Amino acid sequence: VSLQMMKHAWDNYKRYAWGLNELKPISKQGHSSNLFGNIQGATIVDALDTLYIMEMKEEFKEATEWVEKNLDFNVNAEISVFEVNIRFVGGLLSAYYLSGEEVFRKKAVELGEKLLPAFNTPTGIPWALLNIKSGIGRNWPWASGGSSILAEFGTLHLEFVHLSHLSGNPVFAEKVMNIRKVLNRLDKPEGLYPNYLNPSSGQWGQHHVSIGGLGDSFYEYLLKAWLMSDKTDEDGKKMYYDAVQAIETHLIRKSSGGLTYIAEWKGGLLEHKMGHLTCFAGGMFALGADGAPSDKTGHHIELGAEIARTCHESYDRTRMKLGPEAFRFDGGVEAIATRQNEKYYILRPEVIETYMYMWRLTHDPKYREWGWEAVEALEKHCRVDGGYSGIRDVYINHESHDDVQQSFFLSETLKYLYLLFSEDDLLPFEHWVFNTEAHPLPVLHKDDGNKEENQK
Ligand code: DMJ
Repeated sequence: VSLQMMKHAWDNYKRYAWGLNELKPISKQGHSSNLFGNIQGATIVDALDTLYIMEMKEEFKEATEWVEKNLDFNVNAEISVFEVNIRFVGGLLSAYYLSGEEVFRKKAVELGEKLLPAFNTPTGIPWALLNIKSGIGRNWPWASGGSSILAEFGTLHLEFVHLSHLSGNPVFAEKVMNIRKVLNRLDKPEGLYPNYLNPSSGQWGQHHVSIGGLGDSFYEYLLKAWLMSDKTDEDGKKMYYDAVQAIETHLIRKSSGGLTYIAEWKGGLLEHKMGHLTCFAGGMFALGADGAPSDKTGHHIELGAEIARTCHESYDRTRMKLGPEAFRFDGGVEAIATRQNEKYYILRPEVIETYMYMWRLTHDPKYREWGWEAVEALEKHCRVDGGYSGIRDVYINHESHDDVQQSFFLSETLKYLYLLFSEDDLLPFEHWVFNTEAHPLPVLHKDDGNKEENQK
């Protein structure tokens, strides 16, 4: 079924928005996001590996040809370093590792080089935004005290390690190792990592901590850096398990109705709200269970299962059986959005991502059942003639479509659904880690270096 869904999403993108970043499935035209400046083709690059994995050979071929002929980084564009890294660099790297086509390696390294000026700050903590022509960077105007964002500068590690591996140029890995060093030198309030860090002073901004937006994939990349290093990156491992410990003590709570959730921390006070984005953490806890101290393995799996259950409730308690952007545990409600501007669903993957990890790691059939409920809801409410659209309010009967087919729907939501209903030997976890946009990157096995040395 996810293959049919992918076909519908892809065919319509191709028909109405080919070469542009995303599709507007209601108005049947292109959607340009300012996250990518005027780099074009986000949906194509984000979807390459999904097409490959689903064996959509014709489509993969036409996408490859578009990349060869049209993907161009010599543009005057201010881009989000994080978004371009996870979607474009990540997408190209996966396409390269899966298909072996040299063009993807070349383009990934070329784009990586364009991103390097972002690190020209007094601390080496990169800017959020970069003009890839002039090399001038800056931060989001809304970010506390001119800070860079934890989830943005903390979500470059996997891709940059691979860029060094594939180019033979150590500079990429050096840049991300320096981020680690800066973080390790800093005092952390209660062992927690604030979402804001000033790249000039090297000081934290507001003491806001979140495992959802602004923080999320920083934690994910600590764990995955260790896994991707064939479990040799002890520093990443320690940072991950220490952070989880602090998160459990200060952010994880149980509602009176028995639902475990992850709150947001603001200078010591808790906001009892959990974002859809935070739901990825169920899968992360379960994936990390294996490396936890031996008496904690079962506990981390259990924590993953509890988060999966809470996020499933957030879906189940809506009219459309699709989860809201954020749900709350206060004022007598549990796992329900209370504010109008938190009731939307934009085709996000995190809940299905967690089902996929929980399924692979436990084989409890309920995760496939929950995944199936999501498929039915997507087909009923998000599928339109011109593709798939987000929904403005998941608590009412009538769909108000937002008219955007997000590129992560093709790279993540549909890929995770496909994997949820596939055998475990498709992209096995021993050999692959998924970047935060669901692009698989191979584990760099300890003896890989030697093998290459021997071949030389
Ligand atoms: C994706 O771009 C990535 O999963 C990112 O980590 C968070 N936001 C979107 C999907 O919701």
